[in-house]
Amino acid sequence: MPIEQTETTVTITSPSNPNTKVSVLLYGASITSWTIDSVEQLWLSSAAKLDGSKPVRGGIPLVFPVFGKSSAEGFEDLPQHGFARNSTWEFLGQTKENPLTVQFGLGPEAANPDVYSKWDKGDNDFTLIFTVELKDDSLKTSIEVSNTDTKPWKFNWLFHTYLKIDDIDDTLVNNLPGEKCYDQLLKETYEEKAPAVDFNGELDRIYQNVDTSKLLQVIELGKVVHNVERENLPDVVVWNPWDKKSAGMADFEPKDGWHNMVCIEPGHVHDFVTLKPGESWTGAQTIYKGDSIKLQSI
Ligand code: TA6
Repeated sequence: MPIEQTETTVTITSPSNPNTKVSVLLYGASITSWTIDSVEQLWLSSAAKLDGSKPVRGGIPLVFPVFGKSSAEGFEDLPQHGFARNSTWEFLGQTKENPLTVQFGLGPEAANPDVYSKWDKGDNDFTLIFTVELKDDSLKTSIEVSNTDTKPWKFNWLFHTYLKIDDIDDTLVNNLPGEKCYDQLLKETYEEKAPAVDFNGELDRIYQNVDTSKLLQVIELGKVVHNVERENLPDVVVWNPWDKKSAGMADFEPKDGWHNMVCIEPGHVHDFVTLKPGESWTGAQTIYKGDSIKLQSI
């Protein structure tokens, strides 16, 4: 069965491999699992709430209309990361057989009212169409944001992807040397000087305006474990909470799970995208296997 739907979840299965699947929770349209031939590619907390009581800890939560918190006018009261991840989306069905592709939609009528009401005056008309495309060795997630209003409004978008790894101590992220980043821990902006990003503690960095020709690779012990390609998503957040931050998150389990995850989060977060009435914006990430290290110069 290429598509199985329950009240809460849609699971799609590759027509060519019954053990290559993606599960999407309608709450947040959050991907909670992506397996390639039975091997899980995403990290999901064992304490992740899947009952709609709070955004999913792990998988691929969707961040809209704000990344983090913002003091910008019309955004100051929005909770962290906005309402896309804590609203129940509608399953719109299959759009393609091969590669198997499905879509989910969200509009103001289904948006979490407690959060949506805090975006500007709580009356922005919008449509989000989230597309999930599954191939045998890749997963593409795309978003189309449309302004269906009679007034302009602005937003951030980010795929908050938790990638599964064996051990953060052995993990590097390449192709970021020379890129400008805002360090959320140091609260300062600097140019990345390291030949590859490594992890020796909590790390929370927003790499800004990274050309989309730059392929982000997660490398473990010299072997590429994940490749992340971006379309129209200029920014990349790299995050690992390490021990103390993980200990402080009730839904982060097991407590040493930070060893086995790294967030590579493509988005447009360095500033807001403004849409005029009738305009649409699209962005996408493709995560795929493939083991050759591609070092791209500055
Ligand atoms: O993407 C990194 C980040 O902004 C971190 O600062 C951390 O807060 C993380 O998101 C998780 O946020 P959440 O609201 O899901 O706990």
